Parts: sequence; structure tokens; C-alpha cells
Amino acid sequence: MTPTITAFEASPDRGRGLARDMQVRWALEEVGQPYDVRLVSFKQMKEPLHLAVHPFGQIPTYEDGDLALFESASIVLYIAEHHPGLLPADTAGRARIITWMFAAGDSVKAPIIEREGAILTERDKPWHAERLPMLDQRVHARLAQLSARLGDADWLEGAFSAADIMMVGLLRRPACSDLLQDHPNLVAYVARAESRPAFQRAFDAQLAVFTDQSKGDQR
Ligand code: GTB
Repeated sequence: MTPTITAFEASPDRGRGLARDMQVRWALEEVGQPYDVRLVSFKQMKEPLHLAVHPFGQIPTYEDGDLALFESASIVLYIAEHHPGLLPADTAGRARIITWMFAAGDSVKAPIIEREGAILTERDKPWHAERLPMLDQRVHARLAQLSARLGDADWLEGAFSAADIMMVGLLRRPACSDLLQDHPNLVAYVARAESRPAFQRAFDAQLAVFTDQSKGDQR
């Protein structure tokens, strides 16, 4: 059966591949699994039909027969578990990849989200200029640790894996990518990931949604 994922009908990122359907598309492209996409509006996301699949009324979701999943990391892990290529065969190797997936959604993400929130919502506050360098420093500290661990390796744990999809998805967020320049091996890591044919196909597919929608708006 062909799985169906959901994505923004009109992504606020204007096709930059920052919404979380990008990671799901990328994983599906890496394993060569064709998929359908159901585009949803912000209104539809909050309606019962979509809430039945996603309790928080968000994208992405993943449906395959009776199975309905939400949370991009969980979806990527499911795809990796059911297709060869994104998880090693041995138990310990799989556990290490899953650990990195958790790190991308927790330890590394936390300071990035805090900085993102401050930039988006606290710009007009009198204390913003004083607080921002502290938040920058927290992101830098975590990126420095990640950079030290990656060293001159191509990927987080040996071969390219589901962990790289989730980590690169995080590092591409603007609240992180604008601080990445101090860590050249992380810049190269993201560029290496973005040059993968599967990434490109996923990126082009989500960009096409924005391009088609813009054409529609002009008509
Ligand atoms: N933890 C969940 C996951 O990983 O799946 C987070 C899901 C999530 O945040 N979904 C967002 C959403 O549906 C889209 S991706 N938002 C609509 C809503 O909550 O009503 C987050 C996102 C949104 C916009 C941009 N952007 O414009 O750059 C980037 C990322």
C-alpha cells in the first residue's frame, strides 16, 4: 500500500523545506518508498478528521492502511524500521541511531528552540538585546559539543542514517543555521546531507507545493 503523509497546503516557510514533512519526505525518498501527500489548510488541521490522526492538529502525519502516526521522529523511525538503509541491523547500532534521534529532538533542540522563541516573540522587549547573546551562547555551546563529536566523520554514526535526517532537519532551522558558521564541520555536514539525491527530491517535492500554490494565487 502507498502511505499518505500530510503537509501544509500553504507552508509559511514558502518552500524552504523547514516544515517537518520535509524529514518524512526525505526518509521515504532515501528508502525508495513512493508516497501520496494530502495537503491540509490551517483550518482543516484543527478539524475532527485531522485531529483523529494528529491529536495536536499539526502536520506531518503518516497513514498506511490501519496505521496512523504523528511526530516526525516517530514516523522517520517507523520508515527506517520497515525498510533497509536508515538503521543498522545490529541492536546496539540501532540503539545508537535512536539515541541520536532523541538528541536531535531534545538535548540539541532545546537551546535552539529557546533562541527561536526569543527571536520570534521577544524582539520588542527592552531586555531582548541583553538576553539574546546568552541564548546564542547556549546554542554555540551545544553546537560545539556536537561538532567535537562529529569531528571529521561524514555522518553521526558510521553510515548515513535516520539520525542524520533528524539532526540535519534541526540544524537547517534558521535559529540554528545562522550560528552554524563557527562550526565548519557542521556546515559541511549539512551541505553533504543536502546534496544527497533523496534530500533534493524531497526538497523539490515540497517546493513544488509552494510554487503551484503561488501560480494559483496569480490566476
Ligand atoms: N514535534 C512535531 C513533529 O516533529 O512532527 C512538531 C510538528 C509541528 O510543529 N508541526 C507544525 C504545524 O503543523 C509544522 S512544522 N504547525 C501548525 C499548527 O501548529 O497549527 C513547524 C514549522 C512551521 C513553520 C515553519 N516555517 O514557516 O519556517 C517551520 C517549521
